[in-house]
Parts: sequence; C-alpha cells; structure tokens
Amino acid sequence: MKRWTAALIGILGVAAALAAGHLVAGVVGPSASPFLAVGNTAIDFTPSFLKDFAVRTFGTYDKLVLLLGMAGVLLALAAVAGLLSRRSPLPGTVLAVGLGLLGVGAVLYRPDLGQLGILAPVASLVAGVVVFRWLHHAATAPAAANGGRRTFLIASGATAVGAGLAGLGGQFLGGRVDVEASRRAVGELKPATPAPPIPAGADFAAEGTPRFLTPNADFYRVDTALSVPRLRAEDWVLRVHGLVDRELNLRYDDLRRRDLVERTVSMVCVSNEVGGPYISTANFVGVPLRDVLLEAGVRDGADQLFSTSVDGWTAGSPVDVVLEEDRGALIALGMNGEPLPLEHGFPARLVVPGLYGFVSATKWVVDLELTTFAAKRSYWLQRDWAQKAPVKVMSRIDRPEGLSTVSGRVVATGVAWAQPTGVAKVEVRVDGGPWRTAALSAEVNGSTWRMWRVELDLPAGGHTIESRATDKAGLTQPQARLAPIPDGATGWHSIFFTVR
Ligand SMILES: Nc1nc2c(c(=O)[nH]1)N[C@H]1C(S)=C(S)[C@@H](COP(=O)(O)O)O[C@H]1N2
Ligand SMILES: [Mo]
Repeated sequence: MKRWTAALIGILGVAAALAAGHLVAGVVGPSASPFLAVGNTAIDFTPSFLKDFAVRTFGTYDKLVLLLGMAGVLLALAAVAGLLSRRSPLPGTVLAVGLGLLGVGAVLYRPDLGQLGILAPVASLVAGVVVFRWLHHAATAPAAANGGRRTFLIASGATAVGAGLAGLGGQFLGGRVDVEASRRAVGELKPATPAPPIPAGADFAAEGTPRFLTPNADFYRVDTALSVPRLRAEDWVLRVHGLVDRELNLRYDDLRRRDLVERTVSMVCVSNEVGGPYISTANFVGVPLRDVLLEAGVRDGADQLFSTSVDGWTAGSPVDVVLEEDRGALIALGMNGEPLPLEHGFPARLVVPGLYGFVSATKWVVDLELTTFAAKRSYWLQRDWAQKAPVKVMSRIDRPEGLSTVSGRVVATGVAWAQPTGVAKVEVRVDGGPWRTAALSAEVNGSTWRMWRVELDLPAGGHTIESRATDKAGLTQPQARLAPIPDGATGWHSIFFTVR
C-alpha cells in the first residue's frame, strides 16, 4: 500500500467517525457531538494556569484555538495510525476504538447530556472501525491492480462525500432547536423601573476612554462553553431549592410578566490583568434576585447561593451579599434593550454588582440552590480560585497608549472602578513625581466604572505615567502587584510613552 493511501485511509476513517457522531448528536443533543464533548471536557480538565494563559493570549479566540489544535492533533493521529496500518488494519482499528471510547467518556462526564447522548460517540466508534476496515480492505484487495485501485478510489470518494453529508445533516438537525427564533419572539423587555438615563459627560470617549455603555457586540465574553448553550425561553425553568421554606420553579413568562427593573452595572472578570480589557458595562433588565430568594424563604444557616448553568458550570455567591437591599443583584433577562444575547446567557443569567463573574454571574442559569460553603464547591473553587471574590479597586490608563509617541500637550484618560461603593478619587503621577488628582466623569452609580482625565504638560522625551484609584470607603488601590488568580489582580497600572 502506498504511503499516501495509508494516511488517507486513517484520515477518512476518523472523518467518518466524527461525522457519524455529529449526525446522531443532531438528534440526541448537539453538545453530544464527540468533537465538542471532548473539547468541553478538555476545558474542564485543563489546569488553571493554562486556561489563564489561553484567555490572556488568545482572548475570545481561546476556544477557536483549542478547536483548531484538537483538529490538528486528530489529523496527525489519524495519518500516523493509517501509516502504521499498511500491513495490518490493527493500529487504525485501535485508534478508532480508542477515540470512540474517549468520546463516550467525555459525554458521560458532561453533566448536561441525557442518557441518549451516549449514542453519538457510540455511532462514532462503530463508524470509525467499520469505515476504516472497509477502506483498508478495498485498498489491499488482491484484485487486478487497476480494478483494485478503482474500487478504492470509489470507496474513499464515497466516504468523503458521505462524511460531508452526515456532518451537514448533524448541523441541520442540531439547529432545529431554534433559539434565535425564541429570542426574537421575546420582543421588548420593558422595565417598570428603568435605569436613570446616562448623563452627558459620563465618559471621555472622544479622548480615548471606552463609551460608557458597552455595545453588546463589544461586551467582553469569558466562559468555559465551547458551543454556546441553546436553550429556548419556552423551555427554560429556574429551580430555586435547598435551604428554603418553599421550592420555586419559575418559567420565563412568570418572570417577564413581573415588574422588571433596569440597572446599569459594570461586570468584571477576575482574570483581568492590571490594565486589562475584561470589564464592560450594560443596562441589565430583570427581576431582583433578592425578591425571588425572599419568596422562596431563605432558611437560617444558608450562606452560599449555588447557581448552576444548563451546561453544568457552577458559581457560589455569599447569601448575605445577594440579599443586600442596595446591592441590586438581578436575575437578568435583557441587556442594553434586547433579550440577552445567546453568548451572554440567554434566556437568563445572574448579575451581582461588586462580585467577580466567576462567583456570581452564571449565564444560562437553571438552578439556584441555597446551601453552605462547607457543603458544596463551585467550578473555579474546585480549581483553587477563591471562595469569596469581591471586585477590587482598580484604575486603568487608556491614553496615552503604551509605547506610543505623542506630541504637544498630553491628555491622559482612563477608567476606574470600585464596586459597589464607587470611585471617590483617581490620582496620576508622572515619572514618580507628585500625585495629581484627575477630573472624574459624571457619576452613574457606585457599581459602574468611572472615567478620569488629566492634562499634562511634559518636556520632550520618555515618560512613565501611573494611576491609582480610591473608593468611597477610603481604600486606595495598592501598589503591590498580585496576579489575577485566585481573587483578582492588584497593583498600579503604568504606561511608558514618548513626547516628541
Ligand atoms: N455558564 C457559565 N456562566 C459563566 C461563566 C462560565 O464559564 N459559564 N463564566 C463566568 C465568568 S468567569 C465571567 S467573568 C462572566 C462573564 O460574563 P460575560 O461573558 O457575559 O461577560 O460570566 C460568568 N458566568
Ligand atoms: Mo471571569
């Protein structure tokens, strides 16, 4: 058997396996597709430091990078197994069985897949073994050299076409659950209590800060979901249970018919480095989380609100914090005048001002359990992140940009945040000189960011600018550098630039 024939057989066998699994997953549940299930499970097992690295390095493309990497590894494995199978089909068969079992394991591990989900990787296993051995047989059949060659070409062509069609079929069947239509059908989520209008002068966007409200398309995104969960509003039920007086099962329509409130909140990710981009601000519309919890009746001793997403991700929030009347924690249904975008948690998510997302902001939330921190450990806590993670006072310099060259008078601008009390002061210093107090933008509320600006008259040459914020309780952003994990970065942001 020629080398390229052997490699091709390996690759076609794996392609057929993936496609068959994808097709069956289209019927039993799209996230059972073995490639995705293995990817999602790989994310859960990835050591935190690697995950932090991926988010830092590839940002929102981290998942695309993972998928491409997996595809590359798979392609190489398939080709090598094919090459090793030139004499006997055993190595390729072993690979097909091994990958199939990996898929079975991944699907069994996923908490969001029913029993039927297992059919997808089983289909992959069977298709992989059968197709590989069939092609191998066609390529080694002792027919007249030319006739055998033609048989093999037809068989491999048929496999490629068949795999393509099965893949498309799976895609089509999986898209049947039409969440986009469900989201469109929600229509307007009109708050009975709208957020106060954003005052003029809430940002210094003309001078380099972000706009005060982040458009949904630009809102940072961080989650462990390789494929965005597709949950229709009509099918959504939020179960509230555990240490409560009465269990609640809330449907989307139950919630949206209530008096909705709108709140302007800045959300921050704990993975944000000093100077990093993982903060965004939106008008969230929803139902006060506190009201729902009081309706259920929180029993004494419950100190953790353990929230679970439809894809099995979990977060643990302090009960005393989410019950604070002024905190403004929400079960959010909408964001900036629309139902939540799918990737930001449609149909519903939690938003708790002043807590980092990993301990509060569960997207695609379906379960709220009142429990204790002693009894249950949430997703990132199991990976050694902090149990309690209030957002730390922080400021960031947006202009001048690092290593840029500016001419004439310099207007330095940036953002600061200190949820939930609010930013009292931002100070800036140049080249280690005296601190100067920056002008602040109009305040919206204590749970949102605030922009700052300061005009500097500097001699030509290189300069370093640093910033530090102080919250309304008098706490100043500390100078000491701490890495984001386990409970949020600290340190002063500093930028080097040149004046011409
Ligand atoms: N289901 C689910 N919800 C999640 C996460 C997740 O991985 N899965 N990540 C959390 C983290 S770490 C953050 S910072 C916020 C980010 O929300 P966003 O993507 O809407 O900005 O969502 C939180 N909610
Ligand atoms: Mo996060």
